[in-house]
Amino acid sequence: MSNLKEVLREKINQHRPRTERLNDEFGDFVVDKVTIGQILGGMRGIKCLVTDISYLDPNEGIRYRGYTLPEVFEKLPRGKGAEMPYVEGLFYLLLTGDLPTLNQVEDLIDEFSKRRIVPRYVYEVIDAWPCCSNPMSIFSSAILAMSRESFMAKKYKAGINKMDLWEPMYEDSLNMLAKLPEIATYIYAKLYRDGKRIVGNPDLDVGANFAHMMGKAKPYDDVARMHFIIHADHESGNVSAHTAHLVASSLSDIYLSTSAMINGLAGPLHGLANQEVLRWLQDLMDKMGGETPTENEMKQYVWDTLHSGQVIPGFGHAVLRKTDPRYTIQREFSLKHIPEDPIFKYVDLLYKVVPPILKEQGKAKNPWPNVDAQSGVIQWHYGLTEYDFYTVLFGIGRAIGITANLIWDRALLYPLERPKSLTTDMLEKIVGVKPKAEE
Ligand code: HAX
Repeated sequence: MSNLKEVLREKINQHRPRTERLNDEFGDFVVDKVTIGQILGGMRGIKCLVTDISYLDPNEGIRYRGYTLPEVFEKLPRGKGAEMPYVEGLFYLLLTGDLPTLNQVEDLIDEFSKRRIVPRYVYEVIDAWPCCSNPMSIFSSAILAMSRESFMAKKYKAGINKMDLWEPMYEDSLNMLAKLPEIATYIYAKLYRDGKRIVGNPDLDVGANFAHMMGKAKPYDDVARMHFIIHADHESGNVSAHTAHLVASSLSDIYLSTSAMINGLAGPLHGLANQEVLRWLQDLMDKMGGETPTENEMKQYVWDTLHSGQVIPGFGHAVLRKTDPRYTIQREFSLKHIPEDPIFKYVDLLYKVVPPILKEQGKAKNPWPNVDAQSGVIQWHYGLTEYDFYTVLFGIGRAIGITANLIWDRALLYPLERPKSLTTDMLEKIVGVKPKAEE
């Protein structure tokens, strides 16, 4: 049995006094100010959330528990012959802040395996969706349906001390995470394989089992591990993480909160961008009749997209101001494994032409590629050409960070989230102007 819960309990006991002290002694300390631009501009950059799971530096990119992504890939334990580390090891790191030993990861693989059986009614919920439905909607509903399993909801009803709420949240999180690959691959089989499903293998880790259930040979197990690890967390303010945190702040259980985060992830400005990149490139390929575009043709295509009032998918970021290290890791994998892939060549060309164009256009604060510019290409290369499904893969990965965050939210007794809103009249009064019509 995994010792993760006991390690976590110790970490929580050590951490609680830090949060209590900040709150009790420094509760009135001013950390940031808020401008009208931020209020009207999607709260960009306001420092008003706290998480210890990951931190996003605008220039360096994401750090998980203090480790850069290259460090995470180097230091986490991996299986024999595997290029990428175990996904379960990342969950251990995100939850505890400690790099696990191989033994600790193997125990956790066992723990996940024991919890992976999906209740029958979840498959029935999935089956009830019409065939051409959005896979993210189906995924969200399947997760939502499982809230009847929530241990935390049952404990709450029975009257649990709030200091202990993190424990059922932890149990729910492991139960849910273990099932997500099973649920996702069932949805894939329903939508794109006439329902022909490959049953999971309890002896495999999450990455290998996902590859197995998708019917994909090596190195797809490593592709899955890499994909889930790089998508796991991106601090607290992004739409998916923030949605989960907000919903869970009302003490909704992990299933309700994760289903909500999946809905936020499904938007084209967030997780859907990875499939948008593919759709956009396929459109260009169709126009080119299979020929590789010249640099000038590619530039023209980018400008045409911008002139038609659309964004270039896979480029830009609300926080990052350099190339996303998640992009770089996937690019290095692609250069090693799929350098001759025709779509990779398109993506490579985009890396050359898009940033100067976005700079010249002068709108995007970050002209560099983000994670989504590369991820779809790798999936496509390994035969996962149904790009509507790509955001589901993102969702499995993101759930790892979300659960770690929400367990800690309960452990540190973070309260109901409730910011204050103002009216436009009030804002005009604050800055001392009259409504335009009255001027
Ligand atoms: N192409 C064209 N214009 C872009 C752009 C892009 N890739 N990125 C930003 N801009 C534009 C914005 O639309 C905005 O224009 P308006 O002033 O006309 O509204 C302007 O530049 C300023 O935007 P910004 O401050 O640089 O960026 P935001 O924080 O507002 O938005 C986005 C960040 C990621 C949503 C944005 O860069 C974008 O739409 N990118 C394309 C979609 C995409 O790749 N999304 C995935 C991001 C990573 C992620 O979360 N994955 O899940």
